[in-house]
Amino acid sequence: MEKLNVALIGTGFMGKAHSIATAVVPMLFGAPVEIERRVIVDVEEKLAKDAAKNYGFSEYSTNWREVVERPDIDIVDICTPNDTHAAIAIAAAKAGKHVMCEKPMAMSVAEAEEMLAAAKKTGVVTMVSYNYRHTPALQMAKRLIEEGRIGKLLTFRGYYLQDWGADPMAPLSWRFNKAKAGSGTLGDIGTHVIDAARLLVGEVDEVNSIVKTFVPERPLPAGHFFGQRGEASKEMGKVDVDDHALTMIKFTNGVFGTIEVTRNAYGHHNQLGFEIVGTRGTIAFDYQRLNELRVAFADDPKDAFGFRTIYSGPNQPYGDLLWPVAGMGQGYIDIKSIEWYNFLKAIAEKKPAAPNFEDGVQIERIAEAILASGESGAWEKVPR
Ligand code: SOE
Repeated sequence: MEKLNVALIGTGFMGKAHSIATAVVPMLFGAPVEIERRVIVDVEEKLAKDAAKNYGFSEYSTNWREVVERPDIDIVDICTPNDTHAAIAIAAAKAGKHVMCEKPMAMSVAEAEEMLAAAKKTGVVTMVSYNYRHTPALQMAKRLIEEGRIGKLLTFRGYYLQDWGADPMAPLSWRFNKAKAGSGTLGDIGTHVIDAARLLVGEVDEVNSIVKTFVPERPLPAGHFFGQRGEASKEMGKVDVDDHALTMIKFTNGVFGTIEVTRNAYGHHNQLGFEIVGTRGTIAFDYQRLNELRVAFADDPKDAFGFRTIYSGPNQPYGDLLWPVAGMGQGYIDIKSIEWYNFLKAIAEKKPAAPNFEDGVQIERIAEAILASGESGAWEKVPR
Protein backbone atom coordinates (compact mmCIF):
# COMPACT_ATOMS: atom_id res chain seq x y z
CA MET A 1 0.00 0.00 0.00
CA GLU A 2 1.37 3.47 -0.81
CA LYS A 3 2.35 5.65 2.15
CA LEU A 4 1.34 9.31 2.19
CA ASN A 5 3.07 12.02 4.19
CA VAL A 6 0.97 14.58 6.03
CA ALA A 7 1.87 18.21 6.72
CA LEU A 8 -0.33 19.80 9.37
CA ILE A 9 -0.41 23.61 9.39
CA GLY A 10 -1.45 25.19 12.72
CA THR A 11 -0.87 23.94 16.25
CA GLY A 12 -3.88 25.38 18.11
CA PHE A 13 -7.03 23.62 19.26
CA MET A 14 -7.70 22.12 15.83
CA GLY A 15 -4.05 21.22 15.26
CA LYS A 16 -4.25 19.17 18.43
CA ALA A 17 -7.52 17.47 17.40
CA HIS A 18 -6.21 16.58 13.92
CA SER A 19 -2.92 15.34 15.40
CA ILE A 20 -4.76 12.90 17.64
CA ALA A 21 -7.13 11.84 14.86
CA THR A 22 -4.31 11.17 12.39
CA ALA A 23 -2.46 9.18 15.06
CA VAL A 24 -5.40 6.97 16.02
CA VAL A 25 -7.20 6.52 12.70
CA PRO A 26 -5.22 3.38 11.74
CA MET A 27 -5.74 1.91 15.23
CA LEU A 28 -9.50 2.45 15.14
CA PHE A 29 -10.34 1.69 11.56
CA GLY A 30 -7.30 0.20 9.86
CA ALA A 31 -5.64 2.64 7.50
CA PRO A 32 -7.28 2.96 4.07
CA VAL A 33 -3.84 4.36 3.13
CA GLU A 34 -0.80 4.38 5.35
CA ILE A 35 0.14 7.87 6.50
CA GLU A 36 3.17 9.37 8.15
CA ARG A 37 2.72 12.51 10.20
CA ARG A 38 5.78 14.11 8.62
CA VAL A 39 5.81 17.81 9.49
CA ILE A 40 3.86 20.23 11.67
CA VAL A 41 3.97 23.97 11.04
CA ASP A 42 3.41 27.07 13.14
CA VAL A 43 4.64 30.60 12.51
CA GLU A 44 5.96 30.56 16.07
CA GLU A 45 8.96 28.30 16.30
CA LYS A 46 8.44 27.27 19.93
CA LEU A 47 4.84 26.23 19.24
CA ALA A 48 5.94 24.27 16.16
CA LYS A 49 8.79 22.56 18.00
CA ASP A 50 6.69 21.65 21.05
CA ALA A 51 3.87 20.39 18.83
CA ALA A 52 6.21 18.15 16.82
CA LYS A 53 7.37 16.57 20.07
CA ASN A 54 4.02 16.35 21.84
CA TYR A 55 1.89 15.37 18.87
CA GLY A 56 4.43 12.98 17.38
CA PHE A 57 5.38 14.58 14.05
CA SER A 58 8.79 13.75 12.58
CA GLU A 59 9.71 17.40 11.92
CA TYR A 60 8.55 20.97 12.45
CA SER A 61 8.72 24.14 10.38
CA THR A 62 7.70 27.79 10.60
CA ASN A 63 7.24 28.17 6.84
CA TRP A 64 4.07 26.66 5.37
CA ARG A 65 4.91 27.91 1.85
CA GLU A 66 8.06 25.82 1.75
CA VAL A 67 6.33 22.82 3.29
CA VAL A 68 3.37 22.64 0.91
CA GLU A 69 5.79 22.66 -2.06
CA ARG A 70 7.91 19.79 -0.72
CA PRO A 71 7.87 16.74 -3.00
CA ASP A 72 7.69 14.39 -0.02
CA ILE A 73 4.39 15.91 1.21
CA ASP A 74 1.17 14.34 -0.11
CA ILE A 75 -1.56 15.71 2.18
CA VAL A 76 -1.86 19.26 3.56
CA ASP A 77 -4.04 19.64 6.63
CA ILE A 78 -5.10 23.26 7.26
CA CYS A 79 -5.86 24.06 10.90
CA THR A 80 -5.09 27.78 10.90
CA PRO A 81 -7.41 30.81 11.33
CA ASN A 82 -9.85 31.44 8.51
CA ASP A 83 -7.95 34.25 6.77
CA THR A 84 -5.14 31.85 5.80
CA HIS A 85 -7.21 28.94 4.44
CA ALA A 86 -7.38 30.13 0.83
CA ALA A 87 -3.68 30.91 0.37
CA ILE A 88 -2.59 27.59 1.88
CA ALA A 89 -5.25 25.50 0.12
CA ILE A 90 -4.58 27.07 -3.29
CA ALA A 91 -0.80 26.62 -2.96
CA ALA A 92 -1.26 23.03 -1.79
CA ALA A 93 -3.73 22.13 -4.55
CA LYS A 94 -1.49 23.71 -7.20
CA ALA A 95 1.37 21.58 -5.89
CA GLY A 96 -0.85 18.49 -6.28
CA LYS A 97 -1.43 17.79 -2.58
CA HIS A 98 -4.71 16.47 -1.19
CA VAL A 99 -6.26 19.07 1.12
CA MET A 100 -8.10 18.76 4.41
CA CYS A 101 -9.27 22.26 5.41
CA GLU A 102 -10.81 23.35 8.69
CA LYS A 103 -14.12 25.15 8.54
CA PRO A 104 -15.40 27.56 7.48
CA MET A 105 -13.75 26.89 4.17
CA ALA A 106 -13.03 30.53 3.35
CA MET A 107 -13.61 34.20 4.14
CA SER A 108 -16.10 34.62 1.28
CA VAL A 109 -17.83 32.81 -1.56
CA ALA A 110 -15.32 34.29 -4.01
CA GLU A 111 -12.39 32.91 -2.04
CA ALA A 112 -14.01 29.49 -1.68
CA GLU A 113 -14.65 29.38 -5.44
CA GLU A 114 -10.95 30.08 -6.10
CA MET A 115 -9.99 27.24 -3.79
CA LEU A 116 -12.38 24.89 -5.57
CA ALA A 117 -11.04 25.93 -8.99
CA ALA A 118 -7.45 25.25 -7.90
CA ALA A 119 -8.39 21.81 -6.56
CA LYS A 120 -10.36 20.93 -9.70
CA LYS A 121 -7.38 21.81 -11.89
CA THR A 122 -5.10 19.23 -10.31
CA GLY A 123 -7.84 16.77 -9.31
CA VAL A 124 -6.74 16.48 -5.69
CA VAL A 125 -9.10 15.09 -3.04
CA THR A 126 -10.50 17.79 -0.74
CA MET A 127 -12.45 17.79 2.49
CA VAL A 128 -13.81 20.60 4.67
CA SER A 129 -13.81 19.75 8.37
CA TYR A 130 -17.51 19.90 9.10
CA ASN A 131 -16.80 17.16 11.59
CA TYR A 132 -20.20 16.88 13.30
CA ARG A 133 -21.75 15.27 10.21
CA HIS A 134 -19.55 12.23 10.88
CA THR A 135 -21.15 11.59 14.30
CA PRO A 136 -22.59 8.05 14.21
CA ALA A 137 -25.97 9.15 15.67
CA LEU A 138 -26.27 11.86 13.01
CA GLN A 139 -25.34 9.36 10.31
CA MET A 140 -28.02 7.08 11.76
CA ALA A 141 -30.52 9.93 11.29
CA LYS A 142 -29.42 10.08 7.63
CA ARG A 143 -29.93 6.32 7.27
CA LEU A 144 -33.44 6.48 8.78
CA ILE A 145 -34.41 9.34 6.47
CA GLU A 146 -33.03 7.57 3.38
CA GLU A 147 -34.89 4.38 4.29
CA GLY A 148 -38.12 6.38 4.56
CA ARG A 149 -38.56 5.46 8.21
CA ILE A 150 -40.04 8.87 9.10
CA GLY A 151 -41.91 9.20 5.81
CA LYS A 152 -41.77 12.29 3.66
CA LEU A 153 -39.86 15.13 5.32
CA LEU A 154 -41.91 18.12 6.41
CA THR A 155 -39.78 20.42 8.57
CA PHE A 156 -36.22 20.94 9.84
CA ARG A 157 -35.47 22.84 13.05
CA GLY A 158 -31.72 23.23 13.50
CA TYR A 159 -29.61 25.09 16.02
CA TYR A 160 -26.07 25.56 17.20
CA LEU A 161 -25.91 27.33 20.54
CA GLN A 162 -22.77 28.12 22.51
CA ASP A 163 -22.05 30.42 25.45
CA TRP A 164 -18.35 31.26 25.36
CA GLY A 165 -19.19 34.66 23.82
CA ALA A 166 -22.00 35.52 26.24
CA ASP A 167 -19.81 37.40 28.75
CA PRO A 168 -19.30 40.88 27.24
CA MET A 169 -15.90 41.02 28.97
CA ALA A 170 -14.65 37.86 27.23
CA PRO A 171 -11.65 39.08 25.19
CA LEU A 172 -11.91 39.93 21.53
CA SER A 173 -10.68 36.67 20.04
CA TRP A 174 -9.88 36.51 16.31
CA ARG A 175 -13.28 34.89 16.00
CA PHE A 176 -14.86 38.35 16.60
CA ASN A 177 -12.73 40.00 13.94
CA LYS A 178 -14.01 40.15 10.38
CA ALA A 179 -10.54 40.57 8.87
CA LYS A 180 -9.42 37.28 10.45
CA ALA A 181 -12.65 35.27 10.56
CA GLY A 182 -14.72 36.53 7.59
CA SER A 183 -17.92 36.43 9.64
CA GLY A 184 -18.88 35.71 13.23
CA THR A 185 -21.11 33.04 14.73
CA LEU A 186 -22.53 32.17 11.34
CA GLY A 187 -19.22 31.18 9.74
CA ASP A 188 -17.78 29.74 12.93
CA ILE A 189 -20.60 27.43 13.99
CA GLY A 190 -23.64 28.22 11.81
CA THR A 191 -21.90 26.55 8.88
CA HIS A 192 -21.78 23.25 10.81
CA VAL A 193 -25.57 23.14 11.10
CA ILE A 194 -25.98 24.32 7.50
CA ASP A 195 -23.81 21.33 6.54
CA ALA A 196 -26.08 19.02 8.55
CA ALA A 197 -29.18 20.55 6.94
CA ARG A 198 -27.82 19.99 3.41
CA LEU A 199 -26.77 16.46 4.28
CA LEU A 200 -30.05 15.42 5.86
CA VAL A 201 -32.65 17.45 3.98
CA GLY A 202 -31.17 18.83 0.76
CA GLU A 203 -30.23 22.05 -0.95
CA VAL A 204 -31.35 25.40 0.43
CA ASP A 205 -33.31 27.59 -1.95
CA GLU A 206 -34.11 30.78 0.03
CA VAL A 207 -33.41 32.25 3.44
CA ASN A 208 -34.87 35.03 5.58
CA SER A 209 -32.85 36.04 8.63
CA ILE A 210 -32.48 38.29 11.61
CA VAL A 211 -28.77 38.83 12.28
CA LYS A 212 -27.57 40.71 15.37
CA THR A 213 -24.39 41.73 17.14
CA PHE A 214 -25.17 41.86 20.88
CA VAL A 215 -21.72 42.88 22.13
CA PRO A 216 -20.29 45.58 19.86
CA GLU A 217 -17.07 46.07 21.86
CA ARG A 218 -14.85 43.74 23.87
CA PRO A 219 -11.57 44.07 25.74
CA LEU A 220 -8.60 43.45 23.49
CA PRO A 221 -6.59 40.39 24.42
CA ALA A 222 -3.51 41.07 26.55
CA GLY A 223 -0.18 39.82 25.22
CA HIS A 224 0.22 38.06 21.92
CA PHE A 225 -2.43 35.42 22.50
CA PHE A 226 -5.44 36.14 20.32
CA GLY A 227 -7.66 33.34 21.51
CA GLN A 228 -10.88 33.05 23.43
CA ARG A 229 -9.20 32.02 26.69
CA GLY A 230 -6.55 34.77 26.64
CA GLU A 231 -6.11 37.47 29.28
CA ALA A 232 -8.06 40.69 28.65
CA SER A 233 -6.39 44.12 28.47
CA LYS A 234 -8.04 47.39 29.58
CA GLU A 235 -8.32 48.64 26.01
CA MET A 236 -11.53 47.93 24.12
CA GLY A 237 -11.82 46.88 20.48
CA LYS A 238 -14.70 46.81 18.01
CA VAL A 239 -16.56 43.58 17.22
CA ASP A 240 -17.46 43.73 13.53
CA VAL A 241 -19.15 40.35 13.08
CA ASP A 242 -22.50 38.71 13.84
CA ASP A 243 -23.23 37.24 17.30
CA HIS A 244 -26.59 35.64 16.51
CA ALA A 245 -28.51 34.63 13.40
CA LEU A 246 -32.08 33.34 13.30
CA THR A 247 -33.05 32.08 9.86
CA MET A 248 -36.14 30.76 8.15
CA ILE A 249 -35.26 28.35 5.36
CA LYS A 250 -37.02 27.04 2.28
CA PHE A 251 -35.34 23.95 0.85
CA THR A 252 -35.59 23.23 -2.87
CA ASN A 253 -37.55 20.01 -2.15
CA GLY A 254 -40.35 21.92 -0.37
CA VAL A 255 -39.23 21.18 3.19
CA PHE A 256 -39.05 24.32 5.32
CA GLY A 257 -37.54 25.12 8.66
CA THR A 258 -35.37 27.31 10.85
CA ILE A 259 -31.78 27.53 11.98
CA GLU A 260 -30.72 29.50 15.06
CA VAL A 261 -27.05 30.05 15.84
CA THR A 262 -25.42 31.98 18.65
CA ARG A 263 -22.34 32.05 20.86
CA ASN A 264 -24.21 34.17 23.43
CA ALA A 265 -26.67 31.72 25.02
CA TYR A 266 -25.63 31.05 28.62
CA GLY A 267 -25.88 27.39 29.55
CA HIS A 268 -25.54 26.06 26.01
CA HIS A 269 -21.90 25.06 25.69
CA ASN A 270 -21.65 23.24 22.39
CA GLN A 271 -25.19 22.43 21.46
CA LEU A 272 -25.56 21.57 17.83
CA GLY A 273 -28.83 19.86 17.11
CA PHE A 274 -31.92 19.45 15.03
CA GLU A 275 -35.39 17.99 14.89
CA ILE A 276 -36.68 16.65 11.62
CA VAL A 277 -40.38 15.96 11.35
CA GLY A 278 -41.72 13.66 8.68
CA THR A 279 -45.15 12.30 7.78
CA ARG A 280 -44.40 9.03 9.67
CA GLY A 281 -42.17 10.13 12.52
CA THR A 282 -39.68 12.55 14.07
CA ILE A 283 -35.92 12.40 14.62
CA ALA A 284 -34.09 14.55 17.17
CA PHE A 285 -30.34 14.91 17.75
CA ASP A 286 -28.37 17.07 20.15
CA TYR A 287 -24.57 16.94 20.11
CA GLN A 288 -24.34 17.45 23.88
CA ARG A 289 -25.85 13.96 24.01
CA LEU A 290 -23.96 12.77 20.96
CA ASN A 291 -24.43 9.07 21.66
CA GLU A 292 -28.19 9.37 21.51
CA LEU A 293 -30.65 9.66 18.68
CA ARG A 294 -34.23 10.30 19.72
CA VAL A 295 -36.89 8.87 17.46
CA ALA A 296 -40.66 8.63 17.39
CA PHE A 297 -42.24 6.43 14.73
CA ALA A 298 -45.93 6.67 13.84
CA ASP A 299 -46.07 2.86 13.56
CA ASP A 300 -45.01 2.21 17.16
CA PRO A 301 -47.71 0.59 19.35
CA LYS A 302 -50.16 3.20 20.64
CA ASP A 303 -49.63 2.35 24.31
CA ALA A 304 -45.84 2.71 24.01
CA PHE A 305 -45.84 5.62 21.59
CA GLY A 306 -43.50 8.56 22.13
CA PHE A 307 -39.85 9.50 21.77
CA ARG A 308 -37.38 6.75 22.52
CA THR A 309 -33.60 6.76 22.45
CA ILE A 310 -31.22 4.80 20.26
CA TYR A 311 -27.79 4.66 21.93
CA SER A 312 -24.96 4.60 19.40
CA GLY A 313 -23.16 1.30 19.17
CA PRO A 314 -22.12 -1.42 16.74
CA ASN A 315 -25.47 -1.37 14.90
CA GLN A 316 -25.15 2.27 13.84
CA PRO A 317 -22.88 3.69 11.12
CA TYR A 318 -19.15 3.29 11.94
CA GLY A 319 -20.14 1.67 15.23
CA ASP A 320 -18.96 -1.77 14.15
CA LEU A 321 -15.48 -0.26 13.64
CA LEU A 322 -15.44 1.50 17.02
CA TRP A 323 -16.50 -0.21 20.26
CA PRO A 324 -18.38 -3.53 20.52
CA VAL A 325 -21.05 -2.53 23.04
CA ALA A 326 -23.75 0.13 22.53
CA GLY A 327 -23.71 2.96 25.02
CA MET A 328 -19.97 2.67 25.79
CA GLY A 329 -19.63 6.22 24.57
CA GLN A 330 -18.21 7.80 21.46
CA GLY A 331 -16.58 11.20 21.73
CA TYR A 332 -15.11 14.14 19.86
CA ILE A 333 -11.93 12.31 18.89
CA ASP A 334 -13.88 9.32 17.59
CA ILE A 335 -15.68 11.74 15.29
CA LYS A 336 -12.52 13.51 14.16
CA SER A 337 -11.07 10.06 13.45
CA ILE A 338 -14.11 9.04 11.39
CA GLU A 339 -13.62 12.28 9.46
CA TRP A 340 -10.00 11.34 8.71
CA TYR A 341 -10.99 7.77 7.89
CA ASN A 342 -13.49 9.06 5.31
CA PHE A 343 -10.90 11.42 3.84
CA LEU A 344 -8.20 8.73 3.56
CA LYS A 345 -10.70 6.24 2.13
CA ALA A 346 -11.64 8.76 -0.60
CA ILE A 347 -7.93 9.20 -1.40
CA ALA A 348 -7.39 5.43 -1.49
CA GLU A 349 -10.42 4.89 -3.73
CA LYS A 350 -9.65 7.95 -5.88
CA LYS A 351 -13.16 9.26 -5.26
CA PRO A 352 -14.43 12.65 -4.01
CA ALA A 353 -14.63 12.96 -0.23
CA ALA A 354 -17.64 14.48 1.55
CA PRO A 355 -18.02 17.25 2.48
CA ASN A 356 -15.58 18.49 -0.14
CA PHE A 357 -14.71 21.92 -1.57
CA GLU A 358 -17.88 21.88 -3.70
CA ASP A 359 -19.97 21.43 -0.56
CA GLY A 360 -17.85 24.11 1.14
CA VAL A 361 -18.59 26.62 -1.63
CA GLN A 362 -22.35 25.96 -1.41
CA ILE A 363 -22.26 26.35 2.39
CA GLU A 364 -20.46 29.70 1.94
CA ARG A 365 -23.22 30.76 -0.50
CA ILE A 366 -25.92 29.92 2.04
CA ALA A 367 -24.04 31.76 4.80
CA GLU A 368 -23.59 34.80 2.57
CA ALA A 369 -27.31 34.79 1.69
CA ILE A 370 -28.16 34.67 5.42
CA LEU A 371 -25.96 37.71 6.10
CA ALA A 372 -27.45 39.51 3.09
CA SER A 373 -30.95 38.79 4.37
CA GLY A 374 -29.93 40.10 7.78
CA GLU A 375 -29.10 43.39 6.05
CA SER A 376 -32.02 43.55 3.62
CA GLY A 377 -34.71 42.05 5.86
CA ALA A 378 -35.99 40.20 2.78
CA TRP A 379 -35.97 36.62 1.52
CA GLU A 380 -32.67 36.02 -0.30
CA LYS A 381 -32.21 33.36 -2.99
CA VAL A 382 -29.20 31.11 -2.59
CA PRO A 383 -27.26 30.94 -5.86
CA ARG A 384 -26.21 27.45 -7.09
C1 SOE B 1 -15.68 27.93 18.64
O1 SOE B 1 -16.97 28.40 18.45
C2 SOE B 1 -15.52 26.49 18.15
O2 SOE B 1 -14.21 26.10 18.44
C3 SOE B 1 -15.76 26.34 16.64
O3 SOE B 1 -14.81 27.09 15.89
C4 SOE B 1 -15.73 24.87 16.23
O4 SOE B 1 -16.03 24.71 14.87
C5 SOE B 1 -16.73 24.08 17.09
O5 SOE B 1 -16.65 22.72 16.75
C6 SOE B 1 -16.46 24.26 18.56
O6 SOE B 1 -16.44 25.66 18.86
